[in-house]
Amino acid sequence: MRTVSIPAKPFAFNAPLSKTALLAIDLQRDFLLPGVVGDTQTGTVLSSIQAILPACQQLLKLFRDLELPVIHTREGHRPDLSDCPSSKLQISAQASTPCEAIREIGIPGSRRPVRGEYGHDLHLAVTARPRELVVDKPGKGAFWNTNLLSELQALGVTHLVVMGVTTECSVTTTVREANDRGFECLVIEECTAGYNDTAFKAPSLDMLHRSDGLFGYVGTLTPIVAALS
Ligand code: TIU
Repeated sequence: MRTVSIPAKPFAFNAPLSKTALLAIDLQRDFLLPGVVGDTQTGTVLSSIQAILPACQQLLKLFRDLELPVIHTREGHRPDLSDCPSSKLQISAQASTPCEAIREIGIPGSRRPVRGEYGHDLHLAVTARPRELVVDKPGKGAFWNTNLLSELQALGVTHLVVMGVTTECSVTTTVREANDRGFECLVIEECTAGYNDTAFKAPSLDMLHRSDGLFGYVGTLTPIVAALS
């Protein structure tokens, strides 16, 4: 299979297609819809999150048409929070309002993503197809306490095109984790968003590609569509 050269920052992303996968981060109802987890966070602007869905669908179609691996992640916890990272539990102990505390400790009916609940599942517009891998992750990064690394190694994947939410949290954490494990990552700008894009999106993405691609590459949709069509 061919290698494609996709214009990006800071340099072209040269992806050997036989070793390239699409990683879709946490495109769950809990982070996309009004009234669920993300919507309760201070300063949340959901419109920019929801606006990425058509671009994400376009990227999914490109990978599916080429029969390249598509891997989805979902953030969430067991209802008893036994898989919750201690950092999240500590935040809960320090929460300034009961609402924050409830959200963080994940009690029934709370607003933390809990596996098996409606909000935990992927948004229907970008849901997984049969045979596509869905990785459940308890942390922000998709490699911590998951089987993602072994799954990627088994597939022979070395290059990841990354999309999803939120830019400032799980997307960039995952790219940094991936970079330390030897993966080359390209984040597509139109396919990622966060809860305060005015403040966080550009700095978050700029940090990834600064210093000659310290953590990875950042590109836009048109060049990858051109390269993969
Ligand atoms: N998926 C993801 O980013 N999880 C979060 O908790 N994001 C926040 O922005 N808090």
